[in-house]
Amino acid sequence: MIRLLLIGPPGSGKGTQASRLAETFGVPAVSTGDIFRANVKNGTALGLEAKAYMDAGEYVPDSLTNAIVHDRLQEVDASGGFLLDGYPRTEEQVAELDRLLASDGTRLDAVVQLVADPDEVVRRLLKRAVDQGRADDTEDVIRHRMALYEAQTAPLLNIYGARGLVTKVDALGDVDEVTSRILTALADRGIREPGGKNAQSVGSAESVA
Ligand code: B4P
Repeated sequence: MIRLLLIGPPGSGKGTQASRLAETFGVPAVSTGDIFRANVKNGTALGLEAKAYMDAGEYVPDSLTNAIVHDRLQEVDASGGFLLDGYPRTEEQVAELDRLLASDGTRLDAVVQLVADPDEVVRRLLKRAVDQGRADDTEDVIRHRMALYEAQTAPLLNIYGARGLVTKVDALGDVDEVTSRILTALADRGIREPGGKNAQSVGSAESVA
């Protein structure tokens, strides 16, 4: 079983790759963005509170975000592993995830950093705006989300980098190509697809530089 994080700027393909990797490794993909959007759609109290932040491209407050991740990771399907997409995004969220993992006696296997050119991600998100009509996919809000990523989330890569967990992957190119780069990068750290060629269990990756 595997515990992975996907970190990258808006539009780098986190959600797209998360569902593929989760299927490959047989773990749930947990996307805080998807959880918030489902709550907005269902008109829950959480959704009402999160909506204003999301529409403005701001981060939802740590207290709310940490609480939903805490609850989600207690669900039975996440007991053997998970792939977190879009969490953590702040230092306080890193601290909360550290507490959760420590209380379960588990640890992360790897952090996949998706690297993408800003103009390309803006182009992708503007296309998604046309396809899906997401309220936070206007050019001004996208630029704001990217600036917030640089200010608050990119520094988390230094924290995980110091722990020897970060694997950088070029997120440009077609979706299959990016998936295959991620799988190769993980395999290089000894993290292989279950049942795949040279499959082996994970657990020792944290010490691999
Ligand atoms: P998210 O849902 O995480 O939104 P995102 O950063 O845009 O990523 P997403 O997964 O949707 O897009 P992806 O890169 O896969 O967050 C939305 C909001 O929720 C945040 O702004 C914030 O308000 C709130 N939030 C979420 N988590 C939070 C947290 N931890 N703390 C606080 N607030 C939080 O893909 C983008 C597009 O690119 C897609 O249309 C896809 O089809 C396309 N694409 C992907 N790969 C491609 C490729 N290789 N080539 C071409 N197109 C590609």
